[in-house]
Amino acid sequence: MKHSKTAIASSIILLVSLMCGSAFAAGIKNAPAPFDKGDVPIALIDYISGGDFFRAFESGARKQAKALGVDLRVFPGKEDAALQRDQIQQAINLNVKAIVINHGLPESIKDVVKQALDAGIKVVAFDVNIDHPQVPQVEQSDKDLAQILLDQAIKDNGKSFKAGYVYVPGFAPLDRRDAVWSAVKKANPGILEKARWGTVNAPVPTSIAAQANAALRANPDISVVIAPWDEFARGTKLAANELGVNKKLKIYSADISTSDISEIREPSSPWVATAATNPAVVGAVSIRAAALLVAGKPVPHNVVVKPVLVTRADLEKYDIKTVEELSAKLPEFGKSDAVLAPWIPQPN
Ligand code: SR1
Repeated sequence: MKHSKTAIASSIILLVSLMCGSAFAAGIKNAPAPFDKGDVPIALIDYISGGDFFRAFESGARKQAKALGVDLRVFPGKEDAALQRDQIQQAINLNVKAIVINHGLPESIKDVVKQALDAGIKVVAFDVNIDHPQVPQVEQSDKDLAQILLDQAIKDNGKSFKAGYVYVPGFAPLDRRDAVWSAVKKANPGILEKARWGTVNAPVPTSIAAQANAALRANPDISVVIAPWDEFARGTKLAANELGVNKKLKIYSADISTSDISEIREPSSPWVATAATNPAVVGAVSIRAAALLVAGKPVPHNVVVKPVLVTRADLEKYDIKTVEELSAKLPEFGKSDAVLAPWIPQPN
């Protein structure tokens, strides 16, 4: 097959621009250096990339980066601790100005984060405890998230029920939510955790469905499942539908996306409530925190985005079908005033 010189040249240009991210971004008038000149290289290093939450987080991060004239280099995660370490080292070698770390296992990356800090690179961590005074921690107030969710479960089911619980230890948000679940069980001896399952193996919903199927079969008296990640809820719902127990089960989760809304609103869906932030907003907040650090401005050590409770009843009452409609109905879900500055443009 013959290729014209122009076609080959355009492919090379495309490849180089993909490798370089959003090349040649303009500077922002009256912004502090280096944002006045534009093209500020920042790396976003994921641990998990699959699932609606992480896709929306990345999309929000990209939009905020573009608005800031940031050349954002995204390193997708594959739930591989060694790969994430390697990617942090690659970002250091690329001389980025800041690194945003999205999830991960602290023990496998703390030393390379220290190398980045020693090289003068700013670091922001979302949902991974780096435990370093120079690294701001972004989170969704997981304590509040779990509390409002469990309050709703108790409101719907009373203080005595048999529960299934979905959990994988070692992930900061899940560990923080788990501390609230333990406290709620302790305060309510009538709430019995009959079975526990969980995995982060991709695709998570399919892996969870297999586990949930076995757990629900073995414990037919489970009437409530606490599944505090939307991927956990999707998998548990799959299993409930397969077993035909969807009408007698209620699933309470975390996170929300447009496709979650349609799953929650399906006729006879067992998924009845979720506590969530808008993940695109959390992505944007993480980039803003990194930009402020690069500009030499102060950033609080704990940057918190507040969650809201979303029930099937409310989605139906207000006929909400998308995350955009939810943002319009609940302004506190659609935006966050964390780490703002007059010179930071907010994406639409
Ligand atoms: C494996 S941790 C999954 C959670 O990370 C984010 O905090 C989302 O809220 C999701 O529930």
